[in-house]
Amino acid sequence: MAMLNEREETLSREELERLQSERLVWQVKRTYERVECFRKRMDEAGLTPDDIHGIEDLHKLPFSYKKDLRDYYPYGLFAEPLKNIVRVHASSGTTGKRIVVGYTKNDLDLWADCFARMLTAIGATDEDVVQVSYGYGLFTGGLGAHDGATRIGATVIPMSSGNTPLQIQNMIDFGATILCCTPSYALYIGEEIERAGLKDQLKLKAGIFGAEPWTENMRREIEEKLGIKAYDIYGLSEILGPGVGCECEYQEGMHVWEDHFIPEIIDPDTCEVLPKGATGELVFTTITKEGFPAIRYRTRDICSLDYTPCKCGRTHVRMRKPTGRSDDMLIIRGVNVFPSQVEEVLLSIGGGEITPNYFITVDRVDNNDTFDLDVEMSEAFFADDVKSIAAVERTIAEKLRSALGLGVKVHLVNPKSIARSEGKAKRVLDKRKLS
Ligand code: DLL
Repeated sequence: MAMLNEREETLSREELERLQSERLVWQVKRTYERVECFRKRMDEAGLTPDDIHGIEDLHKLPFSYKKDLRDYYPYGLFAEPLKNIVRVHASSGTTGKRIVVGYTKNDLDLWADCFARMLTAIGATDEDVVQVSYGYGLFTGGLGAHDGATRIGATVIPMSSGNTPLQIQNMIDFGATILCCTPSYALYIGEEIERAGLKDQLKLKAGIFGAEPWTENMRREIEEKLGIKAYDIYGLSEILGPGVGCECEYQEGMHVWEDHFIPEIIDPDTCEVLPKGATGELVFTTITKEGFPAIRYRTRDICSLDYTPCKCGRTHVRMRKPTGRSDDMLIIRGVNVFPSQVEEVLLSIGGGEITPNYFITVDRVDNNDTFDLDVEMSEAFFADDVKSIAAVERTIAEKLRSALGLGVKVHLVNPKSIARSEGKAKRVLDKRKLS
C-alpha cells in the first residue's frame, strides 16, 4: 500500500532517533520558556533545558498529568498566545471542569497528516467516501477524522454520531466506502443493518474505529456484520486526538508516529522506564506540537510497544491494544467518565433526599454500553416520602446528563444498602468482557 509521507514513515531507527533528539531539545527549551507549570517542575528537579541533549536524557524530564490541565484551566498550559490558537477541543477531567487543549494552524496540519497517514496506509484515496460518525464538537473524534479525510481528498460525509437510521440511509445512498466511529457504535450499526437485511446494499470496505478499548472478537464481529476490514486507531486529546497510533493494512499493532510523538512505557507505581517490549503505562512526549506541548504525559493507558519490523515497511514502533488503565477512568459509549464526576454531581444536589453513597454498574447489552447508578437515599427521605423517588431519580439523571453528556439509569436504593468497604471504596463494577 502507498504511504502518505514515505520518507518520514520509513526513516531508519538511527535517523528517527536523531530527528527525535533535535526536536526534543527544541520542544523542551520552548516549553521551559513559555509554560510556567513545566518550568517550575524543571526547576524543582534542578534541571535546565541545557541538561537535555537528546532522547538519551528523556528519562530525566518531569512527568505531566491530567490534573495539570485542571490546575491551569483553561489556557495556562498553552505555549502560544491565544491569537495563534485556531481551535480548542475538550474532554472529561476527573471532576466538573473539562480539560481544554489548543491547536495552532501547524498543529491542525500535523493532525490531519497523522490521520491521513492511516487512511493511506489502509489503501484509501481521493476516490473514497468517508462517513465520519464520531461526534463532532469538543470531542476530537469527528473533526480529527474529518480533517484527515479531507487531507487525502476523499469525499467526507460529516454525520457526527447518533440517528442510526439516517446513518444507514446515508451510508447506502451516498456510497460510503469507509466508516469512522467507535467500535461499539460500528457493531450497533452492523446489527441494525443485519436486522434490516441491507448488507448487500453497502459499498463499505473499511472502518477506522477507536476512542475506546475493543477486542479481537469485536473486530471479527464488526468485520462480519459490515463486510469490511476493521482497523484500530488510538489517540487522546492531550496529545493530539485520533491518530497518535494507527494500524496499517497488517493490523498487527498501531504505528505510533514517532517523528511527532515519543512513547515510553513506565511502571505506573515506581515510574521507572521499563525495558523494550514490557507492558506498563504509556507516556508520551510531543516533539512538534506548538499550541499544547506535552512532556512525558502520563496517559494512564496500559499497553506494550513492539519495536520489531512491520511487514508494511514502516519503521515506527507499534503499540499493542491498550488493555486497561492505571486510573479509574471508564469509557462508556465512547465518553470518558470518572467516578469522581458522578460523586461531584451527587454532592451538588441539595434537598437532603440522597447521600453521596453510590455504586456504578457498567455492562454491554446488545452491543450497547449500559450505565446504571445506585444512589442511597437519606434516612429522612426514606421515612418520609417514598412516593417522590422517581422525581429525585429524574433530577439526578438530568444533572448527570448535562455534566457527562451521557444517559444514566438512576436507581434510588435504601439507606445503608450499598456495601461499605474497609479500605478504598469500591464504587464501580464493569461487567463488560474486554480482554
Ligand atoms: O478518544 C481520541 C480518539 C477519537 C481516538 C477517535 C480514536 C478515535 P479522548 O476523548 O481524550 O480522545 O480519550 C482518550 O480514550 O487515553 C484511551 O484510554 C482511550 N482510547 C482512545 N483510543 C483507543 C483505542 C479520544 N483505540 C482515551 N483503544 C485514551 C483503546 C482507546 N482505548
